[in-house]
Amino acid sequence: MARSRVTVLALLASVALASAQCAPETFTAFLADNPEVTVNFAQAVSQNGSFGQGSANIPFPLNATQLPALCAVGINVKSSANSSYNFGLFLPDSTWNNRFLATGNGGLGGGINWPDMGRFSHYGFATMSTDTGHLSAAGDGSWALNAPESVIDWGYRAMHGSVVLAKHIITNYYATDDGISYSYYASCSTGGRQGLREIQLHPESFDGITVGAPAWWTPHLAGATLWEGLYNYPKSAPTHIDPSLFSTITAEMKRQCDPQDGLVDNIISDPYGCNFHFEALLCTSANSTACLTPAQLATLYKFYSDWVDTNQEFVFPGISLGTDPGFLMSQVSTYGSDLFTYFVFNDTEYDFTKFTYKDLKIADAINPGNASAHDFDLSPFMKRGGKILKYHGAADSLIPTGSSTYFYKKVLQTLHPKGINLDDFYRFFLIPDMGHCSGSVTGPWYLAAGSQPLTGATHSVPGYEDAEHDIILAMMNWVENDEAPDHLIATKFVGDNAALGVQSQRPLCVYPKQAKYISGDPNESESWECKSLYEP
Ligand SMILES: *[C@@H]1O[C@H](CO)[C@@H](O)[C@H](O)[C@H]1NC(C)=O
Ligand SMILES: *[C@@H]1O[C@H](CO)[C@@H](O)[C@H](O)[C@H]1NC(C)=O
Ligand SMILES: *[C@@H]1O[C@H](CO)[C@@H](O)[C@H](O)[C@H]1NC(C)=O
Ligand SMILES: *[C@@H]1O[C@H](CO)[C@@H](O)[C@H](O)[C@H]1NC(C)=O
Ligand SMILES: *[C@@H]1O[C@H](CO)[C@@H](O)[C@H](O)[C@H]1NC(C)=O
Ligand SMILES: *[C@@H]1O[C@H](CO)[C@@H](O)[C@H](O)[C@H]1NC(C)=O
Ligand SMILES: *[C@@H]1O[C@H](CO)[C@@H](O)[C@H](O)[C@H]1NC(C)=O
Ligand SMILES: [Ca+2]
Repeated sequence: MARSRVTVLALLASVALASAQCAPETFTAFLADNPEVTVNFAQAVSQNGSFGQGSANIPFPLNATQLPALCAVGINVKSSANSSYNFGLFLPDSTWNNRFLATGNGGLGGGINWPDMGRFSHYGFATMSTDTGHLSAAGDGSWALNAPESVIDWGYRAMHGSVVLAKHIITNYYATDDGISYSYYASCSTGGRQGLREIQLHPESFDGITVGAPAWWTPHLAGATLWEGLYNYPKSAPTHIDPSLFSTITAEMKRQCDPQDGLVDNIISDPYGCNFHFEALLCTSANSTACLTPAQLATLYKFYSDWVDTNQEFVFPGISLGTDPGFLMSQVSTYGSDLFTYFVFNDTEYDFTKFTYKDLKIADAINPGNASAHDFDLSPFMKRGGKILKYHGAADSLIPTGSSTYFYKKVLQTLHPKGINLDDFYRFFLIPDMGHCSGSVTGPWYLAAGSQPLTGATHSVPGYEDAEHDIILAMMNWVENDEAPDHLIATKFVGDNAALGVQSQRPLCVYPKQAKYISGDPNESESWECKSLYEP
């Protein structure tokens, strides 16, 4: 890996100077041929400055801070007779690396992701994020009621339009002969869906994408989120599991599954390889506290099993063993119900407690905003040389880990018969014990990916700014040097604070390989090896 580290740093050192002024007139002039486009603002930010929209930007109220000197730009685009979207740009002054990187959003929310743009601007990228055409919190879909044009903006139109215009603006602003040398994407969750949808519809947009925990199967994810909330509803039912029991459940899963992966380290490295005896949680006549009745156990089974419906059709995976069931079990989440209320049935009186599989079929047929990224033929992106790095926390309580595995297998089933080797352009990494997009109490999880802010760091992996530890540098190294990562190394900082030093590191393996403990200190990545569980 030493060689690639040097190469990537050399690439980052090649910078271009901005020749244009950071003022609205500059950008108005670049966009004179686009009557549907308005420049909202262009504002110079000095070295170590901050930029954002404060609490007005509902999903991203925190400003980007400690920025390199750059030009912050806001653009509005009319997308139909009665809809529009905004996007923002950070254009580094003297540190531009000749490259473009776009990032995405979360849930059903709308707002410009200045914080992730800020983190990525530190590498030298000119960065972009769109508000997807509305302003709302991640769990709020009420904006979609009778607003089909806004739903299309959210589904794919705002991302694509913003990518095309951002490239046009960047090329003119820096006025280099060569233009943009490489275009990238990095984001998680809905941001993962947006990246996949963009390369499905417009393979030319990006040379490489890094996507985490993608919310790719829009109707099924929402349907499953709603359905799972109903498993544990209402509170008065004998099948209901009270939140006070969640920690007992996850502790029992950890007790049984942690050693089954070969090392007792408080981490379930292979939730799908665990043979879990649910009945260990049953109450006995001698012990009726911190335990489950048979009726409650039946509920628990549902959460940790796939949803399979009429004619054995696979609908959506359950959460993986060891995952905290709290998010899905303690509520009927609006992440699920809002899609049906506002996007599908357009009926504020929709009674989500009556939800059935039939409703999901209706949602499938409508496919609101054409948002669902379920086109498994990624060969056009492969053929233009595009690369995909994908990761998913193995303990994701919001978007079940198995949904990423399912997507990977569907792409494999689509492309393998065409003679395409997925490893040549699409590599997938499971991150043991990581939750949704970031975070783990014990396991190494940090990769400097989208939606992974780290206390004490502006960007990258302090002390390990290389293509083995930093997934953004890994993506660049694969695209630009044709060096494919055969593993990544995730880092856990003490207290998740870079200033407190590294607690542990561990390799993440290209799926379906898994990291297996060999010998030595398990907190050191050298003590592990990527192994295939089924190849000789
Ligand atoms: C940069 O800004 C932060 C506040 O965001 C401040 O704490 C820090 O001292 C500043 N660093 C320098 C070198 O000016
Ligand atoms: C966030 O950035 C905006 C624009 O630069 C500025 O007006 C505002 O004061 C900042 N807010 C905070 C809390 O720093
Ligand atoms: C736009 O106009 C169409 C047709 O009149 C209408 O159905 C829709 O509610 C309007 N608004 C949006 C955001 O789509
Ligand atoms: C609800 O409105 C959307 C457009 O916003 C439309 O696509 C959908 O078919 C409508 N649903 C029903 C059940 O009519
Ligand atoms: C009762 O069962 C629970 C769940 O197995 C266990 O955590 C707890 O320690 C048991 N209590 C006693 C008093 O045995
Ligand atoms: C929806 O996406 C498909 C490709 O998956 C495309 O063929 C179709 O034109 C899109 N429809 C709209 C309305 O954008
Ligand atoms: C690994 O790190 C954990 C957490 O800091 C610590 O408890 C454990 O003792 C370390 N293991 C070794 C072998 O140093
Ligand atoms: Ca273990």
